[in-house]
Amino acid sequence: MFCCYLLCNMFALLLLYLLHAGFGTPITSQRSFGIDYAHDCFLKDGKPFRYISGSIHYSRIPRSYWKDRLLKMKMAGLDAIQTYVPWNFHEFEPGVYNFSDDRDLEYFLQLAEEIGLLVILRAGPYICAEWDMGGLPAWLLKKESIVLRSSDSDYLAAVGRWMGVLLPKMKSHLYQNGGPIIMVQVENEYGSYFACDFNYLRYLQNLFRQHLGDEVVLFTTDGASKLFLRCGTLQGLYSTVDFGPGSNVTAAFLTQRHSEPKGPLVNSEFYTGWLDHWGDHHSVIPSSRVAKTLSEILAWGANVNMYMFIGGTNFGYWNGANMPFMAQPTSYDYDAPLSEAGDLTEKYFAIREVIGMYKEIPQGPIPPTTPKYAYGEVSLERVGTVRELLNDLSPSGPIKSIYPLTFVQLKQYFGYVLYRTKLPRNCSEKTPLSSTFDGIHDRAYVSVNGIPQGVLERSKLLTLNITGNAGTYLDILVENMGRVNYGRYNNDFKGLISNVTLAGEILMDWEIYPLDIDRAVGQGLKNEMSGGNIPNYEEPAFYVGHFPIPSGIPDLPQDTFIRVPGWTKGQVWINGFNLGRYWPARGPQLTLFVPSNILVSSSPNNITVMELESSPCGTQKCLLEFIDKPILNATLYYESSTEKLFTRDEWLDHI
Ligand code: 6DJ
Repeated sequence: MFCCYLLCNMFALLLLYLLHAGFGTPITSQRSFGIDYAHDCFLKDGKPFRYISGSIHYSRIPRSYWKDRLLKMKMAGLDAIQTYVPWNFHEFEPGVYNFSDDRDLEYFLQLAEEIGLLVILRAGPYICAEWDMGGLPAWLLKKESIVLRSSDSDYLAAVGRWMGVLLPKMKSHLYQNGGPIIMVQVENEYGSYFACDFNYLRYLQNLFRQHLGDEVVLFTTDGASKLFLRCGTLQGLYSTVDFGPGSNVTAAFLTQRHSEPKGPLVNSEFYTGWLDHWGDHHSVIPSSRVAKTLSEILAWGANVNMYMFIGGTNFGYWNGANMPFMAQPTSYDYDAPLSEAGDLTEKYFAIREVIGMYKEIPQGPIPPTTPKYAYGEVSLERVGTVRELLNDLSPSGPIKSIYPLTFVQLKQYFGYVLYRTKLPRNCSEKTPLSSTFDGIHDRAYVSVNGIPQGVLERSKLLTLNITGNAGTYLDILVENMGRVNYGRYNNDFKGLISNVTLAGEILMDWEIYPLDIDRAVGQGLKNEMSGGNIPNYEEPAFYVGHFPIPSGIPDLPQDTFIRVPGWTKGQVWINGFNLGRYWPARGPQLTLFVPSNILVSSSPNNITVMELESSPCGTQKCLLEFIDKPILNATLYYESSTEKLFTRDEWLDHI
């Protein structure tokens, strides 16, 4: 294969010579990008071309850091970057689009171009990517029976409208039109989806062609197995494969050859690391393994995209989940060559060295790792429980319904909803409160008249014993922990998605409070602590603190990391920016990345925490700490006698 690449080069030189010598049509300055099937390579401006690329998701990096990360990628020797377009990041409600600030995809493309990086665009509509619902907007689920990623007419209509907005914006950024985009991916690993609907793939192909024209290279990506390629590929879409370090490179590319007997070899996702789940250990892939397989791929003359080159952060509520239900944490560090915070790692240099064996690396300084600052401890004060702040959190009041409604039925797609009803009977003895049909999606914090009763959790804890008097309020605060992003359970409804029973009797007459927490936090929560009562620190509640950026120290504010000592599970905002979820009780992530762009020097910074289970404030210090290093791997337990590593859950079972 290496020979193919060389052969291809020689062929192009010959072609150039012939053209110069007056044979054939004259060379024009027109930009072109295509596939040379005869010589098994790409052709850029008529010359053989092989790309070395890296994945970066603009949706996971603050806009102010795009340039820094792209420059670091360029200086690693990359020719191209690959990015996904998450549909749900841009179309919040049908027909309501956002392409500004951190969502300004065209600005991102422009930066890549200015830095001299080509772009491989993965336009969806589905992207997987450990992103909420694999990038599909939750509002698609308004039609409950919708078959996502198929020829379902409502699904296709929504895809058609979205692509009618996105793709025309992309057209002027195509390489042949003067922009950086050389290739556009259609769908994502469609061959691993149960539907196997070729009419759907054909519909997408036509749609992409209609908006982007006939010239652009459209392609698909699937796992390197014949099984996946069967349903993932379509005549007219160039099929590529994905595989990670340690794979049999020859076998993987032979699998691609099964679909594409001729044309360039492409690994569209070569894994530099791997994803994490709450409660599981932090994935780490040694640099030496990555470097070894990368070198093998490049020796084949193949094209490669490293997934991820920088993972970034699932800010807010953007993380996805896998089945059996396991949500992904806030950090998408991925053990990538650039860390979540954009730091140069030893893996970065190992990869750069391998690339340097195959092509010239740009000369000049690599942008340095951005400095981090330990702002220290910040005291917090409780400002009220969710119950006490309910008017502020849910200003339009409750929706009444005999049976519980899902998030989609409430038109609230993310975050938290409070379900309230009255206990129909006295529960002076412990009485089982149960979710029938595993209907807690995903975690519920239960209290009776403000007295915490415990937690219910999807597929794990479906019954809880409660006590309370007839007629008192039963509050079930339900957290959407992120929608399933991979596989057939993508249509992931949230909230109480089936009835709840008390001693076997279905509970009815609910008052359901959609909670607009982000707005309320952004406007500043008013202190609603009811005087007199002894505060309860086990009930879902908000805590607020302030911290200044020290003066007299140059270059502040700088990035930092929040540690949450003694806190259990919740969500954090700084100056109204939703940083994401923390859950040190499960790990592996113990700190949250705080990019400096959300901090201000002119006034104290507001930090707001929503603690769902138990805060340290009653018994220990009520504080958070800003430190200068991340801790992402805190669930590994090492037993020296057996030299074995355990996850937290395995460890608890083991001891
Ligand atoms: O295309 C997928 C990526 O977006 C491929 N992949 C990555 C990202 O999600 S897990 C990590 C995965 N595919 C699922 C395969 C499961 C074995």
